Amino acid sequence: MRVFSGIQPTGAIHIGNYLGAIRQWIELQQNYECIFCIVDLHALTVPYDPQTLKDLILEKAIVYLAAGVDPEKSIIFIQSEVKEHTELTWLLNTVTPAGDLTRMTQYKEKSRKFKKNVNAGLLNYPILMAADILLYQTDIVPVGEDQKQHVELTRTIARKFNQRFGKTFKIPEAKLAKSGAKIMSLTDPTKKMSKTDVPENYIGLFDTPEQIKEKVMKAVTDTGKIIKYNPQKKPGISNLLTIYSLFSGRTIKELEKKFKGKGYSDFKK
Ligand code: AQP
Repeated sequence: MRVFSGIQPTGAIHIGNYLGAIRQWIELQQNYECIFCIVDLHALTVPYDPQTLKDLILEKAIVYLAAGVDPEKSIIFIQSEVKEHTELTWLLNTVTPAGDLTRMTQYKEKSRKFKKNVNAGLLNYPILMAADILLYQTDIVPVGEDQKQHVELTRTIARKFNQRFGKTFKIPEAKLAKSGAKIMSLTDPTKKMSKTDVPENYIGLFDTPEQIKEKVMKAVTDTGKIIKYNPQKKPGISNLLTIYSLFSGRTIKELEKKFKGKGYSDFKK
């Protein structure tokens, strides 16, 4: 079975990327043939500086290695260095219904966020992602929840192509982490943690311990003061509980018990 996944070299990589995607990669590489890409062409769909982008690509490679992606077991590469990604994108463009693209949540959110740069690349982003995945006859795509919709579209595109031209592509499946598939923003826990947002919203993998402490202490919490996991009613503390649980290896139930009778500030400390 083959695994394919990637990360865009936009902005600073954060614990959402780590918990939602990279942590799964490290496990999967033990038993599967894994291909991990730095998807630099995807990063061109939002405003960027060409020189800084080069550094950010290198930084992502450092993260892959530091987090435990083993180059003896897994393939690591830069998307733009394999021209077939863009070639296949064009072919897949011709079988993708345009209406499906405008329905994508990421397209809607990013076009709201970058009003002055609503480019066609932002709309066609999922087709490039479909090409990335289908090119390698991928079985499994470990991603965070925000990318699930794009993997669903990849499946639709592959089926359409296969129906029209005969069985060509494998139909891949998204794999989401049981916990941590959607780490929320520290400043607005109703939105996902995001690289292209203000630094206060995320914990970067390159943040210093002091910066992390400051961000956690300032993280938005909810009304009331009980440490209880309830993402609908208490999204702020639930997000912090998820993060703490995943990094400490303790269950949320254990943490709730530990902080019974204590307030948010004790918990954050
Ligand atoms: N908040 C998150 N929680 C869990 N997983 C997440 N991922 C992203 N954010 C979270 C997953 O990380 C992988 C790489 O993401 P990407 O580079 O494709 O970028 P993205 O999905 O658009 O999200 P980012 O990193 O926060 O960037 P922007 O600012 O562009 O939204 C993916 O598997 C993703 O699901």
